Amino acid sequence: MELLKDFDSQQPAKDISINSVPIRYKGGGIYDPPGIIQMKPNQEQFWCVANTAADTFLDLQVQYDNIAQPLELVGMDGVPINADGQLYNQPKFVHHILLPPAGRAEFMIKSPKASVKDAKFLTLNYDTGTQGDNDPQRTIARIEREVELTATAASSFSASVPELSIDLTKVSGDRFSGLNQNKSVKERKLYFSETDPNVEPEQFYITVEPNQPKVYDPNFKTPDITVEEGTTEDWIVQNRTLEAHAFHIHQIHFLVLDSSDASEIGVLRDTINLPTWNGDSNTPFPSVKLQMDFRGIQKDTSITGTFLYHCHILEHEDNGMMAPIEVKSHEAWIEEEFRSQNAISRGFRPAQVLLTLIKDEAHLVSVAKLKVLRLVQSSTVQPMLSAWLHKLPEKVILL
Ligand SMILES: [Cu+2]
Repeated sequence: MELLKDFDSQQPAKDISINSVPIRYKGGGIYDPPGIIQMKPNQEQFWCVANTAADTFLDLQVQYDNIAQPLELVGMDGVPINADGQLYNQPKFVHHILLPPAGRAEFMIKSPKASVKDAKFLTLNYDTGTQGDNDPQRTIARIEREVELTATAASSFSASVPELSIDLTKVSGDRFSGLNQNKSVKERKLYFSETDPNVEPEQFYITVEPNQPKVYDPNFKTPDITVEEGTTEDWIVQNRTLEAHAFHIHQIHFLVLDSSDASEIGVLRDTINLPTWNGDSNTPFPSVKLQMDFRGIQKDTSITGTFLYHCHILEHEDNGMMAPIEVKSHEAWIEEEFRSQNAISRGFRPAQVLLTLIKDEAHLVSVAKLKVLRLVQSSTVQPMLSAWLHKLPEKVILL
């Protein structure tokens, strides 16, 4: 009972700050006076907001006299909205932006009119679940109108903003173009889980099916996931715990294919919120479906190598919720597939194996550099490969 009496529902689990100005909780629903953001009358400002808090979810909003203002969202996680070319140059209007730890948002916001008495930038309360932190609503900064400018000064200010002299449609979509039309080669299921918080040490896991949950081992020998460079994969990430998580992956971005929050669908991200599960076995686990882009940043660059994906709540990541992934080159991938399928000992002719792996001519040529490659000129192979065979390096032996 005493615990209940002392419990302060407005007490945040962690204090936050904006540009080093702290927003400290003083008790009784009172915070230190927040910082001030100044805006000129009739001005539109471009804000870049990064959630660099270790564990805190932010749900950003701008309110003028308690009315949520439209935010013209132009980028998430460092990537322009619609950069996959689907609706290029179309911003998205939202009234709040849920930003997990490590998330970044870029948006335009209009200054308050003279009649507005109370203008503020705030984070809304975010329910992280029964085992999650308390992330209550709090004002991050007050917004103040700067001294009214004269008409002449106002027009000289707007004239000082340079016009872009390049046609943005010509540079669109380089990195992510065609992603939404690309067919993924594989679907994987990953899930967040954790041990009973009342039993020490509490452990946190991110697991790819059908593996068993385990904490991250920094001395790992084998990556949990191996993928082929140049492909995309669909990952379904589930939350099987009673608190929210923030799925994050290094090196690449993903396209959100499905989410319970419709505003997230179609957006390129590298960090995404997984809402809490309510613990009811009749309720499906919250999940998102993501198209993971392993195609490389541009045609001539490579993302081969080993890196990590994890929950970006640092308390979780540091207690195990992290795992390695390796992106293999075409050649290394084919070689591993060739060996792992143990083709020859199982009586397969190598060409039968390769037929399932080679996607196009360029792929065949790169694969052909492998010493392990032996192509069988059979009737099944010929129709597909005959046009390409003359391009193969001489050292490839045709049996
Ligand atoms: Cu987490």
